[in-house]
Amino acid sequence: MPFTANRQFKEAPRLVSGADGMFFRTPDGREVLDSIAGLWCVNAGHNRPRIVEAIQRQAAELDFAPPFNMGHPKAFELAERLVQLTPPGLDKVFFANSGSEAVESALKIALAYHRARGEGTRTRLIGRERGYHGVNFGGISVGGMVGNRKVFGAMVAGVDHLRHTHDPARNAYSVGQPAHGAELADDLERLVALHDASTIAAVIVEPVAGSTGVLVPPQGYLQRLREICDRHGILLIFDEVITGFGRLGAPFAATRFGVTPDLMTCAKGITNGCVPMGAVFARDAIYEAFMTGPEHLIEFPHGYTYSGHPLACAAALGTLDTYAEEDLLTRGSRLEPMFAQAVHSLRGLPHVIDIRNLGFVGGIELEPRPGEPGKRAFSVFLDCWEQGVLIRTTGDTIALSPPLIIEEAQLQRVIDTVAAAIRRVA
Ligand code: PXG
Ligand code: PLP
Repeated sequence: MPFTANRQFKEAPRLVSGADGMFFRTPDGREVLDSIAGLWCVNAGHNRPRIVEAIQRQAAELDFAPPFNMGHPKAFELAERLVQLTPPGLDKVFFANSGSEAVESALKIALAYHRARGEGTRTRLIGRERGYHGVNFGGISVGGMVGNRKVFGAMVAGVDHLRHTHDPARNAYSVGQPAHGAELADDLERLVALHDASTIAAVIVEPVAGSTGVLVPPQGYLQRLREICDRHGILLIFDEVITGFGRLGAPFAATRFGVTPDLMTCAKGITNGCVPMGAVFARDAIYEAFMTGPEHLIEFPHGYTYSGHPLACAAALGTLDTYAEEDLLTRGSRLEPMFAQAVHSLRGLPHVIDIRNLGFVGGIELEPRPGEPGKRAFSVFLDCWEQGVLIRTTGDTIALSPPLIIEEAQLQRVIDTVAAAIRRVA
């Protein structure tokens, strides 16, 4: 099973067999309040009619279209719709089927772009400690989660990492972006001094790190990273698999922070989690750099059997309609003060050592039990599940990222349930 303690799970399986709105249903008929949008993806809530109907109609109309040397109208319609949401300049789209594939695609675009421009020495990829970029070889190589890396050998060569930005000594209990740490972006200058800019293709970061426990960028950090990349001709890749599609109260984190990357990945919320899909957005100039050489040759030798799958495109179009009709991509900004107050109300409970928030993402960090990292938070997860609330834990951090349709009373129920669980498992 994916990222699951198999033996523990099979002893006491947790199954869901239905879902609607803010709730999952279990096979034995319990309703479970979903405080993590499935897995950070069901941003409009479950079983939304427009999306369901779009998928049903599409399955009957065009089940599959070969993506190599062929196309179908909805892939182009979707691309047009998506780039209306991206920051100006990010106007080209490449479709994949997951966040992991979007990341591999972005890294390959970065390498091939430099080569196409005659700067083929730029082969080095820079990630960041505590980063998560999916589970394929490129993604784990630039990623910075030791547990996801250490058992897989040397991975992709020529990768280095920036320091992470987590600094509880200075920033604990920050509401929104922490005040301290913009200077951590200067770590890129250190790597430039070490490797030389002429060897570096791209830097990839999550604007807000999700999987490693909700790490919000210090004020000014992303702006500084952008400046340093510009100074040295290094591409900046934002991995917006979690932060895309309204999670931070704006269509993308790039929008919210006013920092435009050169490449941007997304997945999850692009189809409301209903059909697998990922995408990479690229600046026009990156696309144009490939449009050289003989016209009968493939400019970018990359693609998946299911790139731009008709069902995924239909689901994504239905999703974008739903987001637009209900103003969901900005709802998080209007409700951020309420959300922030709710998660920060957990301060002072036993073993809570930090609380972080931005948009509709909250992280509650617990002190690990001595010698048993992750176990305290997982006990809280199990307790909440018994009480009918689904949360997510990563290490000893509880992550909350509810569907963007959540009502205040539902959020309060999540907070009360988490609080009671933290007390019980103390
Ligand atoms: N990049 C980022 C920033 C992600 O958050 C991926 C890439 C990979 O996407 P796929 O679709 O290949 O899973 C992700 C996925 C968690 C959790 O508990 C987070 C993710 C996936 C599963 C669990 O935090 N993020
Ligand atoms: N392995 C084999 C033998 C294949 O033929 C293909 C695709 O044709 C793949 C892997 C890649 O599969 P996908 O395009 O679904 O990523």
